Amino acid sequence: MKIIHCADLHLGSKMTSKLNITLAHKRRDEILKNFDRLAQYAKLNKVNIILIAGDLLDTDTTTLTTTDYILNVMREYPDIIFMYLCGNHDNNSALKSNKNLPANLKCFFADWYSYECGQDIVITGKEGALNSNDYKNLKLNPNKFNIVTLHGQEFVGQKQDGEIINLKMLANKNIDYLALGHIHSYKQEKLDDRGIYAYSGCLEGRGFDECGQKGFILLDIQNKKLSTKFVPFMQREFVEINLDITGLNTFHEILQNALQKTSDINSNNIVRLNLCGTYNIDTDKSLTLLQHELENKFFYVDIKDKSSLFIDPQSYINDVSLIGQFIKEVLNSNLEQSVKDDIITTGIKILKEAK
Ligand SMILES: [Mn+2]
Repeated sequence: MKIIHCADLHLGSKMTSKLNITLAHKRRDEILKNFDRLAQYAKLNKVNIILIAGDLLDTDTTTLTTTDYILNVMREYPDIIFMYLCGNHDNNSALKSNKNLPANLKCFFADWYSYECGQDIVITGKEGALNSNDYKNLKLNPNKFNIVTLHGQEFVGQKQDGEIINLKMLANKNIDYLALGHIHSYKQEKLDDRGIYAYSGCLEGRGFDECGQKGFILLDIQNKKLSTKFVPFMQREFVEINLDITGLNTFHEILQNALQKTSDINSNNIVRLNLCGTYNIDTDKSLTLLQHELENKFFYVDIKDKSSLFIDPQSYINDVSLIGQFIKEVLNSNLEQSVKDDIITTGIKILKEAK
């Protein structure tokens, strides 16, 4: 039996905090369409179950268009079972309130609930926070291949509250595979002598805090023997890179280095270029021009200027000119360093042009 373990799809996410409105809508729609692409993958690869470990939806108030889209995908693939555990983003899921849920959608509830899948496999899940009784009440048949699904933050120790999943309290409970959601990056580790636990991560990155490959875990269980594989499935990757501009004196040099530094990045991707290091007073960074030169090469480019102005105050100590006087004034002020840099750059330009 093949099972896709995915989580944190956050369908319906507005994306407007990261991208301009046109690109945000495009990205929102392609994140939604990736759900259909996932079902297609499942069909092509003879996957029996798509297990969603929470946060399928971005909010409880997801639009009808989004929930209808998801339910129609499920209806179009009647041979695939969609097992849906709600997470903290969709704990009052707008999807579940639909009056006409497809027969191949299997939900989980506030108490433990199990689905028998064929002869050997049992999938058990529970929505919401876990208290100490919940851990005690989890009883699994040791002769079955037991998959347990939960949504929350892994934790090893005494603490148990809200979205915490206490791995210690789930050890030695006959779990073979603990399918988790909530953390947006892939991770797979040993749970105990018998089982493993895994976060699939999200299916698509939605910001620069979610850089790198995103996807799902493909489980193949034959005669109670498990093999797993992480399958990257994002349509675009968030990529963040640093460009040290120290020693680059002209816009042309900065541009050439930026192009070279980004040359290996796929044009579908969403790229952040951080300028760092130091620049000289005469260096023209022309950030808008740099943005224009790079933006057509990728889906979206964001340039963050973290570089700082290099001034050797010593060289102005004996300078009695207006520029020297001006620089000394600014350097001795209580302003933040980045503000000082901006004032000095602008001031020097004006003073030089006035000459
Ligand atoms: Mn979550």
